[in-house]
Amino acid sequence: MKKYYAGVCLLFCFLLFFGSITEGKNGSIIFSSVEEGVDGGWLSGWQYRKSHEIQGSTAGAVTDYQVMVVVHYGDGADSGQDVYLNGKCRTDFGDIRFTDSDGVTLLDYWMESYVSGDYAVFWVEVPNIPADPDNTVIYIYYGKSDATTTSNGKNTFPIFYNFNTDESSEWVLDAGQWQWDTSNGWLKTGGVTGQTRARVKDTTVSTGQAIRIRIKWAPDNPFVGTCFAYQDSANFYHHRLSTYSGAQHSMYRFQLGNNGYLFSKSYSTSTDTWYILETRWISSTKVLCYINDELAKTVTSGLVSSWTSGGIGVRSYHYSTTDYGYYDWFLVRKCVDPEPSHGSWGNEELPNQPPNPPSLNSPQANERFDPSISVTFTWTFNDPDAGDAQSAYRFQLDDNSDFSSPIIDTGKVASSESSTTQSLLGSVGLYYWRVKTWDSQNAEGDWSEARPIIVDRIKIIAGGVVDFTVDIDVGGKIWYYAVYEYDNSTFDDSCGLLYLNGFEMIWDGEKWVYAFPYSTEGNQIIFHITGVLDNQYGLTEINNQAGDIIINWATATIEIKK
Ligand SMILES: [Ca+2]
Ligand SMILES: [Ca+2]
Ligand SMILES: [Ca+2]
Ligand SMILES: [Ca+2]
Repeated sequence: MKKYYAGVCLLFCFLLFFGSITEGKNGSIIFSSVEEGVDGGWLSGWQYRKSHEIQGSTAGAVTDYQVMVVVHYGDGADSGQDVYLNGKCRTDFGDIRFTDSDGVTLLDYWMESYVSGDYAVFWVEVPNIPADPDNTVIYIYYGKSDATTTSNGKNTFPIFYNFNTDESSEWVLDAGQWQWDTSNGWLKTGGVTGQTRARVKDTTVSTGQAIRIRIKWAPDNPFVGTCFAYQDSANFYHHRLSTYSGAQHSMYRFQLGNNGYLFSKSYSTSTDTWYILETRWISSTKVLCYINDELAKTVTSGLVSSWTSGGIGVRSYHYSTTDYGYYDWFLVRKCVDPEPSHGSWGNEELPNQPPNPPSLNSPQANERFDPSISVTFTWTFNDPDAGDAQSAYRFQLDDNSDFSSPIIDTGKVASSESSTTQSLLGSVGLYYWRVKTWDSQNAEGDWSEARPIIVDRIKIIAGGVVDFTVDIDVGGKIWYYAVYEYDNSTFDDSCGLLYLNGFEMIWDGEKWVYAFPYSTEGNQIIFHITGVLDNQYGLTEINNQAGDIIINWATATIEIKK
């Protein structure tokens, strides 16, 4: 009854946790385990990763925000946007991946540039960055020799063109001439004097975004840059570079009747050299102008306060029909001020290893127990990962050493306990038990060894009276013979004691005996095995096949015949 109750309780608990059971062989109940998180929060196939905190901006929470990460092939101290992979990634950075804080959700990214075996510049689209002082965590994965890059600018940015394909239908040419040079992956402008201006068709960009372009010019000194906050052909901003003496870097405002420089400064530029020009349109009163990721100018005056959104594109200005501007790529990304910042980098992590088979502690191999009693089975969780812990276990008991038809199968039990208490079977015999465990990442280990356990009891196989001729003053002798039922080995005084009617019996070298005293005529005493002391296994249950012995006292009557 007790066993039944325990079973029902277990069943109920499992239904709560896992919701399904199936009927196993031999009528045993097998609890089905649930597969979950098979990779344990690790990107399958990758050897290494590091975590990285992205600190929120005081400007507020942002979503789908592009963050620059500079990945170095060699050694160094991780800091800010720079991470060093100690030669453990591909030299072409094709195995770099980024994931969300769960370690498995891949994030869109674009590899802006790389120098083989040296470094690569990545933009990672982070889904959610909370406001300061909170942060979010991303992972960078590396170390997969057969991986190729999944860099994708279209997926990473709201607007992205690398000019590797002819997407001119998505643009509109306002003035001048252009050439979609897909063989070189360039948009080429010019070939006529004056301005060439082209915009992304039917597209407006608002403040809070940045326009980033990679440009060069040749052979002389046209102005080459962006066109943004475009209201109409006479009202827009133009952020540009040139080799034009004294005004290599400038921002120009076109406004009907009120055109002119918002700033103009010297910058050492060269023809036929690539530059990255970034225009951070923070607000209608603030524009940050960068060259090669260095802040060159913060523009706060001369801006038109009503311009908070507008068309975007490219603009170049040419003094010669042989001067051209070149755009390698053109993108728009989100941009708040201040930007979310780079927090700490975690140490290099290795993928989680599943637990080793647990080592079994108690009971010891071939320990014997009374039938139907509760036994606590204990083990030690072992895991190759330092500090890892057990999250679940499964225990089986079977009379088959191959566990082909378990009698007890707990199924997967969510527990950090390294023990389980189970009721043994009612029948004498040899059984086996084993345990497997899951670690904190839910990785499943292999089964432990199969350890034998014996259900046994003391079997009284014969009994009787030693002497049928009894002196009146001496009494008589009762004898019994006992074995361990499991293997029929003799239970003698080296094993313990037998008790008859509460009294110790004595081992005479062949059997257990008890000398009973004389009693008065007409008495009857029933002799009964009342207990056992098993020093070897601690068994207490007796299977008395010999039965009780009843002694009757009577007087021998002597008649003298004449
Ligand atoms: Ca995306
Ligand atoms: Ca290109
Ligand atoms: Ca582990
Ligand atoms: Ca079985």
